[in-house]
Amino acid sequence: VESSIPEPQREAWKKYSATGFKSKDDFQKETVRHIETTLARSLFNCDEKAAYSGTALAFRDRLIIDWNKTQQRQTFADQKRIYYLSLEFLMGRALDNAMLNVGLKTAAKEGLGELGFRIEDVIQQEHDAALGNGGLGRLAACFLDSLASLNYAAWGYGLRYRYGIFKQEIENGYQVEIPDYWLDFNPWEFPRNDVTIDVQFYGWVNKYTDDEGKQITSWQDGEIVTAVAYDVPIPGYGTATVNNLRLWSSKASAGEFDFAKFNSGEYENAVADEQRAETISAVLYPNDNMDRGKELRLKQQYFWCAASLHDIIRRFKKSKRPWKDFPEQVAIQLNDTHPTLAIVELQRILVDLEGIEWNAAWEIVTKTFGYTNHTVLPEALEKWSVPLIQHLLPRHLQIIYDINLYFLQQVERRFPKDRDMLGRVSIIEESQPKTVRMAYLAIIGSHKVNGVAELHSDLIKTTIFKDFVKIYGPDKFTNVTNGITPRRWLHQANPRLSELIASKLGSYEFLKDLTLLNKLENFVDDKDFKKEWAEIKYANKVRLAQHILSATGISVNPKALFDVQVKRIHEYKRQQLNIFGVIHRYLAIKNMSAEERKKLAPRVSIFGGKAAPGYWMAKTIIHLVNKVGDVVNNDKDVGDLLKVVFIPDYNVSKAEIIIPASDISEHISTAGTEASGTSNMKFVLNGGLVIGTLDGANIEITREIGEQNVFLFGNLSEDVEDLRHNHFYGNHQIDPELNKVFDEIKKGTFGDEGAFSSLVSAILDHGDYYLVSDDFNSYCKTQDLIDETYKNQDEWVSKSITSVARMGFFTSDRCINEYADSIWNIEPLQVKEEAEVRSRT
Ligand code: CBF
Repeated sequence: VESSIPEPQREAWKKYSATGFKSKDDFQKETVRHIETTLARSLFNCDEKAAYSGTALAFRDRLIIDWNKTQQRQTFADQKRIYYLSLEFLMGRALDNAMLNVGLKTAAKEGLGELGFRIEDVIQQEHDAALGNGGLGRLAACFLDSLASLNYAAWGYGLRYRYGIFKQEIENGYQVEIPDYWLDFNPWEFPRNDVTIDVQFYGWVNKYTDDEGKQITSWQDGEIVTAVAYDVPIPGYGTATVNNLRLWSSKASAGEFDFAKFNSGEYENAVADEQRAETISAVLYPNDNMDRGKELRLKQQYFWCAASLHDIIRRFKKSKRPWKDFPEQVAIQLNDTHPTLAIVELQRILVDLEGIEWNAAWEIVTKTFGYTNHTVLPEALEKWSVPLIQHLLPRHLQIIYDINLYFLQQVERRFPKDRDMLGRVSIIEESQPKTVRMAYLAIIGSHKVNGVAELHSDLIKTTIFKDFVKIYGPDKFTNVTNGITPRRWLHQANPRLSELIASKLGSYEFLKDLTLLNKLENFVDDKDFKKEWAEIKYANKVRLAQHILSATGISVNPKALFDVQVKRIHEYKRQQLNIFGVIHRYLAIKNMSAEERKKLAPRVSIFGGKAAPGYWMAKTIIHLVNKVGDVVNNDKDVGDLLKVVFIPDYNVSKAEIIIPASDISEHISTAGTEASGTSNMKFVLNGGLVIGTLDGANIEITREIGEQNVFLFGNLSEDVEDLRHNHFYGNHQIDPELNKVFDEIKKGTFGDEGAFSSLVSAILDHGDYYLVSDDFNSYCKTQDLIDETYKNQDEWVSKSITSVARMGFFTSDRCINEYADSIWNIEPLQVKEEAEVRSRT
């Protein structure tokens, strides 16, 4: 690797090279310096926001020194890198994570204290980086943490949205969406104005033979938009590795600004193109598990894929290796089908620009990509209209047709008798208009396809992709069960629990090897330990109760059982089942004698989550939860026995408060619909028990922690099809208790019954697709069992400890190692500084 500084001058350079603080004093010095110089504040006008900014800048400097070294080390090592392409990275806050990962939180806490600030208040000043919708985006963030912590040479590539997921407010019980402009002050990104890539759209394809008789295909004219790189350092835990997340921002290309118009006074028109270009990276589409074929979204996808690929190739070319080595140097993982155009773009670059023969190029492509499927829901499987692609990316459409042609020829040769097979597996769906099935393109263009939990990986093989299993054989399809990073979801979110665990296990090593938690089982009968365990849960509940009071004005009793369902609002996740259960409980309490009431454990039912702005049913569920809360919370006859709370604007930093405070959390999707779920893992790791269906990762959690520690209910995924069929063609029986709930809604107990009629009639009149009526009875009975079990606190705490002890499997570190072994074929790059850094943590 060449240096831009000549040898004789390097000594001076080395002498003054930045080192980064390692002590409290140095941290204070750096923070005050930033407050006084970068921010132009002083001790007379330094508020908490300025203290946050100064602290963040000090830590940013600290990270970037290691970032530089990491990038140099990885370049020198010249080994394979993994590139994780994701349209979503739901990072949350960065400061606390940075402090913990570099092992300097204690120094920062003391240092800030001496400067007159509480670290908790400072941390809270940070705006969440909310560049994601839900599980998929948060998984990407956990993966980045693990990749860095395990010392893999890895880059994330995404879009730098100016507006992340909207902020949710609740007005009169309805969700209201407020734009989330989060970039007013973001110390965690480095604009790289020198790293730009021009991305082409529209235009036409010119095929001709050049003077030397060579066939040339050239994509011409159209519009150019420039991608500008913004780099976000990703620190690993207890290691000097700091990886890179590169986010692209769109801006008009240098040639786009129309000076002629500007000079002639047409200011508005002159800037119109500029604004159009900037729109591409302006906003995150707020749909989770829902495909909404909008042109701008397709533009986003291509813009980001093209910029990322050209960047990757530029890096590869520096190694001066031949193209056939590309898959040995580069592994690209597609987080869902959103980046599938990268497959087509690489083939285009290799064939059209590099002049490589089609088959040789295709071999390079398929060896490079891996595709992760995250859903079997039909409404979430991406399809793009052929005319739209034709218009926006004319050359890519031709390549897609060619990929399809060669693929179908191969299929025809292998299955000459199965004529229908061709139509079933064709990338092009013969609909009106024709569409491109992105999942099929992703499978055909990748060497491995994985699901995200065992059941889900089996389901994709037996349902939506079953023909492809016949074509490619089962080995192309694999499972990598999701995981979560214990650094954020235990150590950061629940520091007291982490400390207690460390005191028993003798160190924080479990944060790097989560299977070490199993030693906690030795303490399951230790009275003092159990007492402390319960006290920590209680303290976390007090903290959540304070948040609920300030966010909603509702006062809840921390001694009550906290029952939590926080996740995106979706019919398949069945928040409607939960709220119908709450109404059922309310009616039951109203009918109870004083004696019976005394025996009942008071409960707080806590909901949170955003509905996609255009998803009417989901918004109706939010409305019903709030209206039920209004009635129940003000019913003096019920008092503390039941409270219903909707926490507005659920996001990563709220999850960090909510999850450690739960007694029971709900993961109650219709069996076979939730690919994995990851919050189920977070709740259990924080000592909460779960009520759940046999769906997604719930199944593996149950296997690991034991059936006696999980409250399971409901129908199995293999029964779903028959039940649905029966709703239409058989006798659809509605549970009498559920009918009572509907009667109460219809009576207007919770306000205008018309407002909720769509929810009720989805079950009574439209086939109850999500099987709420089928599972209602077992759901309510299981809730009764929870009440009973909760009464015996000693047993409850034992279950909680045992469950945490058995959660080792669900770390995202395990997950990343599995991807590295079975899909990417890469090894970590060991770091010398690691031992030194670790000793400070
Ligand atoms: O795999 C991560 C998560 O992805 C989703 O959120 C998604 O957007 N498809 C799934 O719904 C989750 O089950 C899954 O855990």
